[in-house]
Amino acid sequence: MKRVVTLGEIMLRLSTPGFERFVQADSFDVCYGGGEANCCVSLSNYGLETRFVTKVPDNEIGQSAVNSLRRYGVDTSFIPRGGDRLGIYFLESGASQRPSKVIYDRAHAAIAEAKSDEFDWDGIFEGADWFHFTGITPALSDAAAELTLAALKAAKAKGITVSVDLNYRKKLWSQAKAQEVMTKLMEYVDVCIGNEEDAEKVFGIKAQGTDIHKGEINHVAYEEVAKQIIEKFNVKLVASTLRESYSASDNGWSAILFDGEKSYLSKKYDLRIVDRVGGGDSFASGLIYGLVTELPYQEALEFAVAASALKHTIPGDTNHVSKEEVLTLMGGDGSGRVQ
Ligand code: KDG
Repeated sequence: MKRVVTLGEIMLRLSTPGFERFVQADSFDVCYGGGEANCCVSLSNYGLETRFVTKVPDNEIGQSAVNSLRRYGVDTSFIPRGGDRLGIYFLESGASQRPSKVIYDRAHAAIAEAKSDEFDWDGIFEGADWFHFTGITPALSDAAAELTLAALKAAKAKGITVSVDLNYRKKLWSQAKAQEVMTKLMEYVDVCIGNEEDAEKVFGIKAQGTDIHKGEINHVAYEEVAKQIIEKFNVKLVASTLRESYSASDNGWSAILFDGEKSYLSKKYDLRIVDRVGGGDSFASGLIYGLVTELPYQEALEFAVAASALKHTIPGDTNHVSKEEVLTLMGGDGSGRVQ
């Protein structure tokens, strides 16, 4: 069975019930999430072996975060304990004209201050076929950027395929810092996932004559972005979701994969959004699933976008769908599909 390793932060998510505003809520709903942890849960649900690498505080909150992964069969045996705290993020879900809000309380989290020599890289990558990280992890701190680099070197020394989801987070770092750090890390990357906004913010790459702030990007323009990413960083594949925003809660959702010569465009789904958090991670993990199990590119992309469409119907950061459910949507009666 294929094994995927990811490295990153897992956080406690405290979200207001339903669509309540922060200022009116008297309680929070609890779950755990984080870009790379979310990917492990999805991939475990599809039947792959997954291993999540992070550091959590040696207390019940740290253990609870670890338990949230174990219940889906994610291997957590390479997670050191220690440091000050688990990161928290607060979420107020938007609807219609009102956008969602996120407030971070994650400075000095255990993983943000972890050092490379606390990890058994040889053991971590033993038997692994794929390593995935996101731009969130190196954004946490200089130490976390060093840690990411150490992981990439160890993965590449074992010949493991590496994917990144650029996931630019403006609350964590500046564009200049992101560009400096991510450019170095791209040397180790084979598959780059990131939308046009990520590409512009992280690499300064954009399609000619487009303005992402006006939402003008389409798949033709994205191909131009993907070509530039491939030329600049010599990666094998570039992929992105394509979102048509009708409102905060209704979207057209499809995706594109570019292999340097040919573009693959997925079907489009019409989403009514229950919870969009983790939608990108479910796309990334769906794509990793397709690629690591050697599906043809078009099928891998269709699997990824269908998995991600399903995630938008599920509250929480993680995707709780089986491989069979994704396949049913891909090949089913077309419900939810607009073309
Ligand atoms: O991609 C989903 C993540 O954004 C979410 O799980 C929280 O990791 C997170 C972050 O840093 O925003």
